[in-house]
Amino acid sequence: PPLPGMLYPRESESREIKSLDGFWDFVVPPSNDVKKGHREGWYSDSLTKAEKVMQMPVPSSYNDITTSKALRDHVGPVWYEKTFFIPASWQYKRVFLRFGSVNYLAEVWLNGELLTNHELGHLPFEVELTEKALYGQQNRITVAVDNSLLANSVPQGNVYDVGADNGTVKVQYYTFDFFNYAGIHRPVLLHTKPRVFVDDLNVTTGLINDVGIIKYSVDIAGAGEKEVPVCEVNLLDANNQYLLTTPVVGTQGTFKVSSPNLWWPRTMSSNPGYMYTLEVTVHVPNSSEPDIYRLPVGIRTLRWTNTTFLINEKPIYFRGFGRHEDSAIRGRGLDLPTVARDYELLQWVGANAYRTSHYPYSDEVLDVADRLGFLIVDECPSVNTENYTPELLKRHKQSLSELIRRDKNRPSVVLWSIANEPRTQLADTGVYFKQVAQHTKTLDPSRPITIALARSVVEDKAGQYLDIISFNRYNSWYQNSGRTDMIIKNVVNEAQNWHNKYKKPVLMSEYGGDTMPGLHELPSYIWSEEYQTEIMSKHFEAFDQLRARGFFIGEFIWNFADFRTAETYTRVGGNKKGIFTRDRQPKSAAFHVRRRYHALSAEL
Ligand code: GCB
Repeated sequence: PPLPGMLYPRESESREIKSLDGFWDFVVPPSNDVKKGHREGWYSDSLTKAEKVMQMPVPSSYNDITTSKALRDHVGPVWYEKTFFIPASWQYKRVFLRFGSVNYLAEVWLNGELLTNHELGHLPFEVELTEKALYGQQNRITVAVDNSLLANSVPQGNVYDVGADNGTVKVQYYTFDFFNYAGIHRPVLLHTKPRVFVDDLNVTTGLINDVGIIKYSVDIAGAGEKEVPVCEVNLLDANNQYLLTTPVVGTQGTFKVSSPNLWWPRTMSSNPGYMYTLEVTVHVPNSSEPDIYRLPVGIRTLRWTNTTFLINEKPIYFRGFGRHEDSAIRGRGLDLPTVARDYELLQWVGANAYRTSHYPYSDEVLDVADRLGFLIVDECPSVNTENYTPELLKRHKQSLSELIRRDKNRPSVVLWSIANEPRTQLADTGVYFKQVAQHTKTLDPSRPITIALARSVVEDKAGQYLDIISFNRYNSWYQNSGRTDMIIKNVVNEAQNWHNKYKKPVLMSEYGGDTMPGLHELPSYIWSEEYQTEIMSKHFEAFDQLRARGFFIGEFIWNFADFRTAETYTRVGGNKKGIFTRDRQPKSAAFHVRRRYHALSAEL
């Protein structure tokens, strides 16, 4: 069955929003009895009655807030609780509770009653409180958040019992290379909708000669069987001027905009990221209060061939990064200052694109990408899949359903990445990814799909299901360490081989090397700033050769900034492949990349 809508909560004449962000009460069950909270029913009354609580900020990961190693490395549920008032005036509205992201498993209670649960971090979920809320009174939300990753979670992991000095403890293992941060990672919002409301919107855009086409359809929820809601739609330009004097009536329709301001990626127009607004009003005459929802829309086309990727019929060359939602103390929690700084740096360095490695980023982050004209490779949370099970396939598809439901209307999203580095040499790869690819295509035929592949060209069994081939390769890092004199040949040959095998456009989705800021070595030596710059230089030479061959469409450095990983002896405080440090200051390579990315942008 199709999922209900998950439109981002936007205030309007008919919709109110109340933030529940801030300090929440927080309790960690003892590590030798992680199910204590569930057993004792901690949701049934105030947490303070069960345990001694501490204050935990929301949104944030909980891992790096305190000085406790046990909490940082905790495996299993933790408990959050917040009390708040719902105004009496809200009893005439429908009330919803929305979590932007809880990683990984969330159970939510209202006043002691289980409301919902959600699996998969990095994606929003919402539940209606209308019937259960206490109006004009205090209410209590309890959330249990479990970070355990198992054989069938996305991404996969294993939890083992390990004999420690004080007895047996649970330890989480995973092969992916970023810290398994947990907690309430994104805003928690209470918001209202009228009885009959705009549940979902689908927008696709096109261009015929000089006429922009916006096709839309509106899903309405809440109308009674005999009620006939009226839907009116109008379009506004970026100066908030209506394009039509009277709105169009109907839940489906097409706007034609002559001489439109197209949505262009950065540096391909003096006004990149141009957004119109689709204004939708629904009501049941003489019966329901009108609901008004406004969706930003960019008019652009996408088309791809065996060798190129075109936006508005112009070939695109991606110059960007793999990134992480990661910063000190907050971990994976939404942090607007970091978001703003990152976009400043992306513009400073001259990038036009990034991949949301290795999970969907927040709505707030993607809103800025839409407005600034960044190209987004939107990745679902499937990383390093090690074996393919029917149960995993189900969840993997579910993650794409939820991702596409959330991001389908964003002009910045131009490519779905349906996985990162799965074991595509395994015999059942084809069966599995054929289904994942078909599922994605059914949900959104308008965008191409890719996987960041990492097995060799010869053994890969997934490329045939993709529109664009992306490959991750660590020349002169994990292989031929120190040998920067082998990069050009290897990169050129590998890209050519991918193209020869699948006859699709090819991009390099990861390359780079760990770099300790301040470590200098001449001649270059691995981990020094000079070594990182040399890795970049050699890749740039390879990319220039490849671009002349006509099928190579982009380069993505791993990584934009240093980030936290699991604790291992190969990582010094985390992964240091950033061209910026974790506190977002440049390493030497950043200046080098900047010269190239700006030079590339001048060519367009
Ligand atoms: C990869 C992964 C990425 C890692 C990177 C590395 O191939 O996709 O998650 O962080 O390599 O630095 O090892």
